[in-house]
Amino acid sequence: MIETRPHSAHWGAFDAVVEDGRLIGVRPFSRDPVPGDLIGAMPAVVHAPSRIDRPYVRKGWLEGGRRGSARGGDAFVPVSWDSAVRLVAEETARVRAEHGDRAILGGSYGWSSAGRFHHARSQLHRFLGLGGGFTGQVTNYSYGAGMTLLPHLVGTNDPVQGPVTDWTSIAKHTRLMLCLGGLPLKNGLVTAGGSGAHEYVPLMRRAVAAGVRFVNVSPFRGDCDAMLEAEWIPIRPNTDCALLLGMAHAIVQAGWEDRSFLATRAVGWERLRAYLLGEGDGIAKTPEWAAAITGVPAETIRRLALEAASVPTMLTATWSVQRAEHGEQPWWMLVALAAMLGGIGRPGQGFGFGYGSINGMGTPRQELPSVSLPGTRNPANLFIPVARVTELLERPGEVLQYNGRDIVLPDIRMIWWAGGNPFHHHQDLNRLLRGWNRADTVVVQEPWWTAVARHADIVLPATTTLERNDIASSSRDRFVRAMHKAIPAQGQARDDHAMLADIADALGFRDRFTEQRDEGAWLRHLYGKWRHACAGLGVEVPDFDEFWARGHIEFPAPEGKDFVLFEDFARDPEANPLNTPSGKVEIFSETVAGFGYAETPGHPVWHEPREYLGSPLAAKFPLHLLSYQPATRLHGQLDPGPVAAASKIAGREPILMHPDDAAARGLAEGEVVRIFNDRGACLGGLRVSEAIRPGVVAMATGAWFDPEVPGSTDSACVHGNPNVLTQDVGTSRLGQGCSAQSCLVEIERWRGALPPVRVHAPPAVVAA
Ligand SMILES: Nc1nc2c(c(=O)[nH]1)N[C@H]1C(S)=C(S)[C@@H](COP(=O)(O)OP(=O)(O)OC[C@H]3O[C@@H](n4cnc5c(=O)[nH]c(N)nc54)[C@H](O)[C@@H]3O)O[C@H]1N2
Ligand SMILES: Nc1nc2c(c(=O)[nH]1)N[C@H]1C(S)=C(S)[C@@H](COP(=O)(O)OP(=O)(O)OC[C@H]3O[C@@H](n4cnc5c(=O)[nH]c(N)nc54)[C@H](O)[C@@H]3O)O[C@H]1N2
Ligand SMILES: [Mo]
Repeated sequence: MIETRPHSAHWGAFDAVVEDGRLIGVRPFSRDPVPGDLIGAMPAVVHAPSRIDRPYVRKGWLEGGRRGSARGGDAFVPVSWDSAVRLVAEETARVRAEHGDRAILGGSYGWSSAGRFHHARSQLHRFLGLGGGFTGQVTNYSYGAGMTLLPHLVGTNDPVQGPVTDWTSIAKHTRLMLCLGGLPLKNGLVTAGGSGAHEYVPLMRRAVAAGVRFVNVSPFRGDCDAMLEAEWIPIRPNTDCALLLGMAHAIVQAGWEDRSFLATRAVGWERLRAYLLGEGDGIAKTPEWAAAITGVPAETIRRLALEAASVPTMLTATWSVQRAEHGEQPWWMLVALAAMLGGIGRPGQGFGFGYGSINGMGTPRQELPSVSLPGTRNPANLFIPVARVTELLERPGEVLQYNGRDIVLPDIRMIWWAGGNPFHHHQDLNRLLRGWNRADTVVVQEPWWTAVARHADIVLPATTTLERNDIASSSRDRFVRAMHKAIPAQGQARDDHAMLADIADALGFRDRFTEQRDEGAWLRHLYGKWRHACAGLGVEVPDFDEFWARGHIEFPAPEGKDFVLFEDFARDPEANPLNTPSGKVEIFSETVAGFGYAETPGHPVWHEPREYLGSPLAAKFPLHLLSYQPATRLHGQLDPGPVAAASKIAGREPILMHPDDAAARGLAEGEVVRIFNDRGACLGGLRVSEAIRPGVVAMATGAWFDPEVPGSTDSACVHGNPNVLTQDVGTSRLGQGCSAQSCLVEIERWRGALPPVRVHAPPAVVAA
């Protein structure tokens, strides 16, 4: 019998089509105007051979191998749930007793799945917090540098987390939209918590029809879809700050900066002006100066600057622009330029980050809370900036500087991950693995044999969302969606909550963890709390049973008034000051300057990255590798499915290269190539395209890490995971964000037999 059930994922809402306990298809949610194709991958992925069928323990760990073990090469031994739970509980208790709570790394960064109750990372945080505490993680890979910086500049993270100025306001008022990194449509396919509707495409079309001119400043033409009719300005990667400085210089030369805004609503303009004019360092940041760095002609820079100063302009940058060495600087300079243009807080003007980075940015929506699992205190009270995980593992006892704080790094003995994949998200994977091997024990909860599960000691098989009931809800979406359980748990997989409840039981705190609720009671409880919060804001929502039966709640887009970021501040800065020390936009931040970091002197500055096309290393590795978000999956999720498979070349992740660079190396479309630098190597399938700037190559993240020699810490990835190549260095001591986009490589034809991709099949398993 065929049945359908309402459900949702980060990549879209759908009705699950089920026959005899198997997911056989999906139907897009009827209210989604542009559902995208990722949901179609789900049946194959949910039933993939790479699902983990039962609990396992690494053979070497069972034999006593702890700190210093080589992980990733051993076979796994199947164990019962009872013994897995006992082993994890005993090891947790031992590590806490012998090394303290901070010896457990439980930050567990990662997107997990949609569904707010069974959110794996939140469940693990609750469990570890109630159990005594853990070393946690702050910020994120997405915009970690930016979210540390923006509160210093404008007192809030709204410009990156939203709400940002609505697309409807842009359509009505903006004439020029300058987009660093473009507005890639592929990234709008997803929203954390579940995408009910993908409304950005029709909203962008409205802006085009209304006559907004789009400018795509990016190494990749494809960052603006043809429908945007954008002018493409191919820029050298990681040089956006220099471009913006050159524009600012041109505006000052013309005397077109908005002096009234700068005097009444910003502080520090005089300092930036002096820097622009070269008063301190003797270098005027002219368009000619910027042209030499960016590869963008000086006339183009001057033309753009004067246009921006003459018409209502919206400035935006993708999040990736700050995932680079000194990634704080282009964002800081973009805020400063917006202040010079004077449009901050005016309809269709000002700035916002990520209009093309995720679904829902700029989609008109009523501001309401989202359904969520309550957090708990972390009694260990220690948090590391997330992208510094390898340093944490490498340097116990040493100090890490971050945003004015000195953090003493603990000695991590136990690593516990649920809902994230550091062998997807982290940079320089060989180095990560060397640090990872310093732990005594690694516990991983995963539905699939991803690289993080393969590098664990104790592997606990988790259900997918299809195997449980939940609620999808996101602060960037107008829909709250019921997620009905559609199929039984596969193999011996269990929900993260259920397995953690059993481990809590063995450790004596089950009731504090579950609060004596089962799944159904939790869903009613979380929904009830959320309904109450909505009522407090004057918004009535149906009771749980009605919601569950109907499958979704829609909040209509607000009629009439568009949201404009910083509107109240711009209108009356005395009455509505920003939450900064001055109450104004801080072009110069005394706070940041006071940290004393030479690389972040207090106003935006151009710094040469160690790795970019202008650095000495480019003589050895002449190609700048961008590793962007995949159109065919969400990070590593859905990689075993047909959408990702269809895009690969001989089973390898595609890499884009300009025809001139291909010709110089004698390479042709469709060939398998070896991409390498001093940190590592991976294979890829060559796509030759004029849409990418010469000297730049681009490869999506997310092909599952598949080392040719599992367990080795200097093996090539045969599948095409760019993170064997990327450098692991903080953006600066201010943001300590991820610098994945600062990476130089060389590329050659792969010669010899093609090693098989084995990572989509389970690893070796042996009896005890
Ligand atoms: N080179 C390079 N690297 C990057 C980036 C880049 O631009 N370039 N981008 C970075 C960014 S912005 C991000 S956000 C990160 C993303 O990095 P991650 O969020 O770590 O990547 P995902 O593959 O989404 O990992 C989620 C994992 O959770 C698992 N999972 C899903 N549902 C469940 C569940 O219910 N229970 C459990 N236990 N597990 C579940 C999935 O199988 C998957 O392995 O990558 C970063 N890495
Ligand atoms: N389909 C899909 N969508 C996703 C995700 C996914 O995995 N799949 N991941 C989601 C997540 S977690 C996040 S954080 C967001 C990330 O959103 P973004 O960070 O915006 O996404 P990216 O694709 O990494 O980068 C966008 C573009 O920026 C350009 N770019 C890179 N470096 C530079 C530079 O130095 N200068 C300029 N001017 N341009 C540059 C690249 O050409 C790239 O295509 O995407 C989200 N959306
Ligand atoms: Mo992200």
